[in-house]
Amino acid sequence: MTALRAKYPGENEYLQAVQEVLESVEEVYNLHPEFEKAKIVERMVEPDRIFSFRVTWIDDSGEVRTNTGYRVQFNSAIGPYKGGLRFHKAVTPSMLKFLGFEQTFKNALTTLPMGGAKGGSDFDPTGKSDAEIMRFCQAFMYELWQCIGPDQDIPAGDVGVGGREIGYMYGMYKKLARQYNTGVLTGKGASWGGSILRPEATGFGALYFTQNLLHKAGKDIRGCRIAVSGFGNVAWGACTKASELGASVVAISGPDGVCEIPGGITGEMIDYMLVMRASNRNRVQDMADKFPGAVKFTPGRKAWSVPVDIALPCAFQNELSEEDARQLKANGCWCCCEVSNMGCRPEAIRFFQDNGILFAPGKAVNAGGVATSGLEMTQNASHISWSGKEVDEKLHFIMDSIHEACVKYGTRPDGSIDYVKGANVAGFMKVASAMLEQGII
Ligand code: 2IT
Repeated sequence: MTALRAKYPGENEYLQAVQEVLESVEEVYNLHPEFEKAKIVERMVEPDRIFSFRVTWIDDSGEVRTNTGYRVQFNSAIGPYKGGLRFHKAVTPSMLKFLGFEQTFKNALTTLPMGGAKGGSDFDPTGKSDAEIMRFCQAFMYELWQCIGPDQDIPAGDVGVGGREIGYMYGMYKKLARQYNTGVLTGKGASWGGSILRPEATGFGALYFTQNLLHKAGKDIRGCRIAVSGFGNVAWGACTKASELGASVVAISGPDGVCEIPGGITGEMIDYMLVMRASNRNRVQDMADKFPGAVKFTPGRKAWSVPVDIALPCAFQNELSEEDARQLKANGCWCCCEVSNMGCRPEAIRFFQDNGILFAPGKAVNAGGVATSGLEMTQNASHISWSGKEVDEKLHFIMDSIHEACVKYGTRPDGSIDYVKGANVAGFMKVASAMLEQGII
């Protein structure tokens, strides 16, 4: 870590993600001198390669705009590079390196053969028209297409990139590459190669994992009050499945504040989340404006200020601080399943763990998203389409396997489970062994 901090000063998200994994795996790493001899850790923390490119496009007023695009191909030990694209104004190489590093271990947990990657741009979709989104996606793909391929690197969505953006990028990819293999991107529309249930998969998988965790702890999700941050694709899937399982989502939040929903989120409200996301307004207050009476908006507050049993961060990294963790506990919260990538600050995780609050990390909880992308690749490669029931069964099985792996590697001597250690060690052992078996490259 000392060497890495000196080499990449200021790459805080990346250093935070690496530190968490190295702390978790130290004990098991030291039991394997062959890993040390092959310098597995030194090789694993460094991306295989990073593409960086200029993206120039024209906005609706005719003004020329320039952004920076990236693709970080992190690790291909267990399969072709796989991971999402993030369009957000705060995107930096550090952010995409952290995400690509996490993706490598997450993908290892899915049981499917996928390596880790991440990409995106500092393009800010807030306030952009549909035509501007399309022109940006096309300009982005103008550079990216040479870096990707169905057996090489398969991007998908992430923050700011959903089905609409994947559509615009896929259209442009075909035009440039003259390759018509649907497997080059995942998260496609269901009528042109997309998997049924991929939009829901991250949120559904997160709730399947949460159910397993609660079951193991002798608890039941029915009747639980849940706070969710965000109102994007992941939050939408999580709200849908949580409600279906008999829990009550009583808070959702956005960058502008929190919406409290004392009676629990309804199907109509969940549908409206999609409208809010598609509008590019990035305002959760719109929910309160649409459902006055049932929803109360408070500006400047987070979802973690609302009394709940379970907290589900579904928005962005480091969105839950130690102070938030303390407030959640003071209000009676006893479980936090991280759905966003690295959603909780390290001090918040420590607070949860020291205070007996059940906690599981994003790379285990949210892996259902990329796992279903893996299932989309399988369907594309065999030119078939599975039913929703088939995909859901496979997703459920994968989430059960990930939970089992966490239990296997994370059970403490007192029988409780350290899900952070479990997920990190399980992912690490798989990637490290694959690297070792493939020689010094
Ligand atoms: O963080 C993630 O796992 C994703 N954004 C999904 C990646 C994918 O390839 O489906």
